Amino acid sequence: MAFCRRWSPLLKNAAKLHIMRATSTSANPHQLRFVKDNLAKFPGCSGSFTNELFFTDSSTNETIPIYRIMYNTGEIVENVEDPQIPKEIVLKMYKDMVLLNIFDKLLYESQRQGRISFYMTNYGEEGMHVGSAAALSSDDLVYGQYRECGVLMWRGMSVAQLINQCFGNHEDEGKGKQMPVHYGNKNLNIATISSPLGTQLPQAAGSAYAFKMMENNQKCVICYFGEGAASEGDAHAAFNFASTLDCPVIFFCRNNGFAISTPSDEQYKGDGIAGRGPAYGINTIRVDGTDVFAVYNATKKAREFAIKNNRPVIIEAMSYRVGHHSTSDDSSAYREISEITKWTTEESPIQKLRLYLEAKGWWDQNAENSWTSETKKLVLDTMKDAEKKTKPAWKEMFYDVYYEMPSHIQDQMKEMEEHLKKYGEHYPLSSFKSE
Ligand SMILES: Cc1ncc(C[n+]2csc(CCOP(=O)(O)OP(=O)(O)O)c2C)c(N)n1
Repeated sequence: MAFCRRWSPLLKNAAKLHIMRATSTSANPHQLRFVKDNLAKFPGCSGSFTNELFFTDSSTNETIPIYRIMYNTGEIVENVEDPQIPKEIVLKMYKDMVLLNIFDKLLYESQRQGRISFYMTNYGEEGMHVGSAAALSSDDLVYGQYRECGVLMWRGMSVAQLINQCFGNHEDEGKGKQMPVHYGNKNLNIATISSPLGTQLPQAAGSAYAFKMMENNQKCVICYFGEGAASEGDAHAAFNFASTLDCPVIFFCRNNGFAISTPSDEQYKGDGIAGRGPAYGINTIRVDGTDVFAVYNATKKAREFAIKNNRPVIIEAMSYRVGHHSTSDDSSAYREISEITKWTTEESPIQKLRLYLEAKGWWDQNAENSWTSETKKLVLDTMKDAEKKTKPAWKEMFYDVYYEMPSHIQDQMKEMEEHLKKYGEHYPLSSFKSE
């Protein structure tokens, strides 16, 4: 009834309008209301009408092309300008990619030796980490999934900080609360990695929304995720939030072909992750993730666009997951090991950049030898130091979970304290930092 009371004057006016129009033309009273217009103006869609009955065929649409500017010979594609990135930056790109590769080998082995509990390698994805990170500003906020160690290295996380996290010693920023490779660094604007897939995507949209609300905002958010994580509902919600709420965020999909043992063709249909962008009203590019310069150019443009227009962008970077999913996986159970060779030789992002550098006369075998032995030594020495360091004080496990410790956690901490007073001799307390 309330509805009727509130709306009845409007309805009366609408009726009046109808009568006015209907009486204003003598030839055809409906002429003004019925126009042979081909343009639809529904609130939910303003397209054109058709009288052909057909379903849009998902398989005949053209796929979004893959942007690249470098051949696997290290040469820049004809008629494309050399990226003109200063020598010291390109050298840092290459050195970080090699460092990441060596870091992965040694950390992976350390898990096999029982020195750390878990590890995930980044083989084959070095180009997209370094290419994208180099195109950002250090103020931009990074949300990662877990396989983006090269981004953190570029940002300035030291080998010691990364290794202390993997060893969970008292110098780990997270105080041993997380599994290895769940890095985070507040000072470097890197949100801590969390294991449940996809959670970082809506969080990134939210952070970008907060940036947009800041006066004269000059920063954006970048959110990395795998094509497998893009199957989570969170990814779809994040794309829609970011698009409808105009958030300056770069959604960077690392499409390495696998979600553990599920190949990408079992993970989605249609034109991959990039194909979803236009459907959400998001500007999108697909890029060759093994071409560090293509990734750099795409991310740089995406950043400028996102900040200038307060809009999201999707980058789908194509690559191949060369390593096993993690130390808990054996990928020979679900793929031919022979298919990997191509990605470690002619399609290796490191190899391509090395060829580019050598052609410029900026790198040679001597430089390669000294950089690889220097980094090997750094990683091995740092691991030795890290395992000598005590674990965090046991009380740390109760802190920093909630901003203020709730009473039930306080009770648990007290209980633990009393328990250790009685039975402490049965625990290896000396390997934990004293309070
Ligand atoms: C919500 C959730 N479901 C499942 C898992 C188990 N899981 C961890 S990694 C992973 C595969 C993710 O693949 P992708 O996003 O493509 O990233 P990639 O590992 O290939 O880099 C799965 C299924 C999880 N961590 N969280």
